[in-house]
Amino acid sequence: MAEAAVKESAAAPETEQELTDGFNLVIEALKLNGLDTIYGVPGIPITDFGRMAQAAGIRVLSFRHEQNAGYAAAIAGFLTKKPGVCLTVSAPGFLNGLTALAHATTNCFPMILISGSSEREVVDLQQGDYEEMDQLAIAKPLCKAAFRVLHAADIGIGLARAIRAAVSGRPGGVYLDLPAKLFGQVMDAEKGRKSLVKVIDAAPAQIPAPDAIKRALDVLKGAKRPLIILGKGAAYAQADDAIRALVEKSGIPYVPMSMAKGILPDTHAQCAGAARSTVLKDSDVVMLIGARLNWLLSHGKGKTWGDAPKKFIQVDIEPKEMDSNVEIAAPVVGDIGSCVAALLAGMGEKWTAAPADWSKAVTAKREENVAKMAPRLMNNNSPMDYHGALGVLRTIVKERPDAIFVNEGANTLDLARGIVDMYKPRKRLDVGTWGVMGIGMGYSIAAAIETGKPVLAVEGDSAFGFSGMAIETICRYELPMCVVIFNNAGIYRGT
Ligand code: ADP
Ligand code: TZD
Ligand code: MG
Repeated sequence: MAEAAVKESAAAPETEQELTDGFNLVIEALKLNGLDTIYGVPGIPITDFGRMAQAAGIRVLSFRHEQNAGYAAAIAGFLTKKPGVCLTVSAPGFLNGLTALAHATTNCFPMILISGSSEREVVDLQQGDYEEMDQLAIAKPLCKAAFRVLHAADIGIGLARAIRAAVSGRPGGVYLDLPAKLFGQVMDAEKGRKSLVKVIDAAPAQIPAPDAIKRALDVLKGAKRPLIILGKGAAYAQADDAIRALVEKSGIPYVPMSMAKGILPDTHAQCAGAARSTVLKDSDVVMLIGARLNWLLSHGKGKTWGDAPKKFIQVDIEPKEMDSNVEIAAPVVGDIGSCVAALLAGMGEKWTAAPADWSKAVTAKREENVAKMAPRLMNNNSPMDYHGALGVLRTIVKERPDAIFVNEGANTLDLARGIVDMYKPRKRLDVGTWGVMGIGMGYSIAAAIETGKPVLAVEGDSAFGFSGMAIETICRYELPMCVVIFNNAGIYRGT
């Protein structure tokens, strides 16, 4: 009798002990940090994880191919400033997601690629597991940071590190490797809960130095023909009102890079998009805000920029970006919200607007170019040509400025970028820094999911072919989307 009682009391705490496991800890860690959407393709070893995440209230969107899920996650990061999450199986699924992870890193979008993987013991001895691959090693050079979690008790820290790496400083892609065995690992529930980390201030403000602000404003004051270039970093920063105030107070003409279109409406009196080649050539001081002097800006030199000496001011969160292509006379390192606010404050009450003759010359050039284009956009040619078709789409976008415009192709991309005006920030999503084909449907899905707004995707026929099967995913989730394909039976062809 006494013996039985002893046994019972010893057994009691064990049966009453509440347990948790890797599955639940990953789900709770995501939810705790507001990561409420997963884009992915299920399979071993993450099938149950997806199901359980869905049951726990996370939106899990299931695709036909990981690449599209990856692009969806990448653009979700751009749109929300939270890392977009892509979930894949091991080896082939992981590799299919990797292009998007590298793309996110190249474009400075925060994203986390979570892939299930085989057990370390088997991978490291190369014993031929199902979908065996040393994924962490392969991901590392292609993203901003890569982590693996081996113990359930480290899941909270692992996810916290992934989130911070993705969104702080220059945003980028992070790989998180979760071996199959981790999901089933069991631990005390209370200890598990305590091990989770709610990331506080994941992307801390980076305040520019007062000296840097003064130097930049001094360079700007000396300008006769100043120009502002807004890049997609400025769109990402979501400092729309401050950027508009800076542009308007300075009176300086600005050119938006393609995904920065709409931070101010393209119809703004200071928008020099339609006089791009003239202002790049003739300007004497150029202030870059969240735009790199990479190939998209001809590296800041050569014919595009003309012979006249030029001074560059660059506002960017990444100090190493400065002097990457040409000398930067006034580097302003910090987050765009803080930098633009500091520039505005430094300008004070009595800032003299940009020289009137320069502004007038830019406006005249812009109006000339717009007038030249207008009749082409109204043509009714048969077969339909780019200009006639884009003229129609341009009107549709004007009538529906809240809709998101996704764009890829070669001519379809270049012409739409110039012709279709955007009116609101972060409404134009396109091929980005690499000019990659295949973003179209993944971007569209995430845009609809993250914003709830309708999406218009304008696609070259070749571009559409890269992700066309994701149409099934779009229909399955009944997303508010319209795809227009410019079908000229190939790449860079005519009408
Ligand atoms: P685009 O292609 O539109 O010219 P890029 O992708 O070349 O734009 O440049 C974006 C830049 O914006 C990157 O150099 C990146 O470091 C910077 N950036 C991104 N987010 C921020 C931010 N919040 N504050 C400051 N700079 C940022
Ligand atoms: N593969 C990937 C992933 N990205 C690429 N950019 C290319 C290949 C090469 N490429 C371009 O740069 S544009 C393009 C390809 C294949 C397709 C252009 O044809 P399109 O558009 O039909 O989409 P247009 O209007 O006919 O030019
Ligand atoms: Mg084509």
